[in-house]
This record gives sequence, structure tokens and C-alpha cells, in this order.
Amino acid sequence: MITTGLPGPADEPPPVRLLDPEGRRVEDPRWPLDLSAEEERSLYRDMVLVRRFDAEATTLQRQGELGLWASLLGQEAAQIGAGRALDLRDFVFSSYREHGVAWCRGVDPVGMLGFWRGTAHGCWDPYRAGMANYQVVVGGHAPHGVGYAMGMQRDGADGAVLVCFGDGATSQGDVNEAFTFASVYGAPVVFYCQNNQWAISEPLERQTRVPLYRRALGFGFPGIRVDGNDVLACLAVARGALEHARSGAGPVLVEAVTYRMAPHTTSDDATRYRSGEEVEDWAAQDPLVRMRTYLETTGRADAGFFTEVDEEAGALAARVRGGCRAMPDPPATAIFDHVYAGPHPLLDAQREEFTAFQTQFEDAS
Ligand SMILES: Cc1ncc(C[n+]2csc(CCOP(=O)(O)OP(=O)(O)O)c2C)c(N)n1
Ligand SMILES: [Mg+2]
Repeated sequence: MITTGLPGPADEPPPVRLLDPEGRRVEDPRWPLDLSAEEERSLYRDMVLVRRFDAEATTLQRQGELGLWASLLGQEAAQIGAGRALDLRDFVFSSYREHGVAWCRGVDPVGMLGFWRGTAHGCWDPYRAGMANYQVVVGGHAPHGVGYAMGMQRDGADGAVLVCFGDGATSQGDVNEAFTFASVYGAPVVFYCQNNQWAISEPLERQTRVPLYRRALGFGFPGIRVDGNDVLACLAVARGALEHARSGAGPVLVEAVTYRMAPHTTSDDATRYRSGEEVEDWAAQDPLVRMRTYLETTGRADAGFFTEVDEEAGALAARVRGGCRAMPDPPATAIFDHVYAGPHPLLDAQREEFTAFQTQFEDAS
């Protein structure tokens, strides 16, 4: 028999972890992390606020205020850990679920909703945020990220690019092509895969026969697996990976092992393809509970802190709700704006035709 020579599942090293599921701090000499209690509290705060924002967005969709919403529920640690590892030199390319990363880049949550409400094609300024707008084409932004990183490399910039995608995206040609280009050009990229176990209704075992982080080795760069429900580990690993990329040492793949607690989007019914027991098992590893337990048991936060954060989350939800409802509808002709940077004769003709079409109805009324 011909074998792969890869370790079997039993010999697979555990993912990097700095907080165990019971909220106890564990050390990993490869990933030192020295944070003040204030910094640790602020990681928890961010996770609570993005969870609350996410819950509000789901409700707004149910009430007909948004066309669709892709929930980040369960992935707060993976997103806040990576988002907080970034600095102003870096640039992010993400899929449709990285509201938590966008939050860390200073994007206003009300603004994020423009895309999901259908009032904006692009809902934040990529250059101000250091983050491109949502990408819905699965994996489509991976080559964009590598191209951007190669540009940074040629400009002598000292930042790195973070490319976020899911487990399902690793089966896309775009992601594999991006891996090849990043590897052979030594591009400063961190590929950050949130393995949330599902690609809509397709489970992980339909994407890969090896742990996803091992894909990197075949392309010639390092791959690391981190506990994606441990915000401290995600921060430490993302920091280390970004430093590696910024230093000119080439790309890294980080696989953050987590779970999508909500359906794929508000259009999906996850009960049709996954068991309640599986969801319950992962609920027991809730990233917010883990961090809260750690802060409480070590005395790093008192009851007043948690009350304050909950109040802040309530105020954020109210602001998001009001801001979403007040978002003005664009005129129908706005569909023709911003297609190209400058005027285009074909588009101008289409706009004119459409305007004439609309005018007929005005006459009729
Ligand atoms: C190229 C392409 N194919 C298919 C789809 C439909 N689609 C949207 S999300 C998705 C699953 C992606 O799963 P994963 O990469 O694991 O990300 P997750 O949604 O779990 O965060 C699919 C197949 C798409 N948007 N783009
Ligand atoms: Mg997935």
C-alpha cells in the first residue's frame, strides 16, 4: 500500500490554545502573550459588542429591514483576535461574514448594513478602513489580496495583507492560485481561514482529507492551527503570522478552528442538515463565556465592568436599529453610478434609456 506519510488524526498536534475551554490561562512557549488586564477586558468588550450587533442585524432582517444577513455568531474570538492583531500598515480582504474584523478596523456597524439593506454597493471607504468591502464570491478576494500584497512588496511598504475566508473557500481555484502566487513571490500575506465546519450545508469532510492548515505545506509556506474560540490564542497567532509576513519571510496560513452557531445566512435552515447535539457541543465552547470566566476568576474584571459592557451593547443595538431604518433609499438610477471610475458611453446610454422608461410612469400618475 502506498501511504501519505502524514500523521494520523491521533498524532495530530493540538491547536494553539492560551485559554482552555474552562477559561483557565495556559502557556504556550511558542506563542507568548503578555497583555494588561485592560487589554484583556477590551477584547471581551469587542466580542460582546459585535455579538450584540450581529443579533440586532439578524432581527432587522427578520423584520424586513435587511435583505439578508450572514451571522458571525460563534466566530467572535476568531475575528476579534485577528482584527486586533492588525495595525495601520496592514490591509484586509474579507468575505461576507467578517463584521468583527471590520469592527476592529473602525468601520461603523450602521454603515456595514448598507450592503445588506441594498442601499449601497460598497458600504465603507476601503482606504480609510484599511479593508476592502465584503466579497460574496467565495474565495474571489484571495487573488486580490495577494496582488495587493505584491504591490506593497514592490512599493517597499512595511505592512501585510490579511485575507479572510472559510473552510469551503479552500476548495476554490482562486484560493489555491492565490496560495501559489503568494508562495513563489514571497508576498506578505496572512491567509486566515475560519474553519467553522460548514460551507452552507457541506461539512468539512467534503472539503478536505487533511487538516486545512496542512494545505500550506504543499505550497511551501507554514501553516498553523489555532483554537478559534480562544481570543487570546487567535490574537497571539495572528500577531505572529503578521510579523512573519511583514518581515519579508513570505505568507502564512492560519486555520482558526471554530463553529458557525447560526445558519449560513438568514436564508438558510441549518436544522435540515446538522444535528442539535453538534450545535450544543459547540455552544459549550462559547468564546465569550470562556473569556468572561477567565476575567472573573482571575479578578481581572468586576461585576461593574460586565454591567457596563452590557449597557454599551444595548446602546449600540439601539443606534444600529435607528441608523438602519433611517438609511435613505438611493434613486434607482444610482445603479449606474460608480460602475467605472469615469463616464462610459454605453452606460450613459443605458442610464438615459432607463430614465426615459421611469418618466413614463411619472406621466401616468
Ligand atoms: C464562487 C461561488 N460559489 C458559490 C457561492 C455560493 N456560496 C456562498 S457562501 C458558500 C459557502 C462558503 O463556505 P465557507 O467558505 O466555509 O464560508 P462560511 O460561509 O462558512 O463562512 C457558497 C457555496 C458563491 N457565493 N461563490
Ligand atoms: Mg465555513
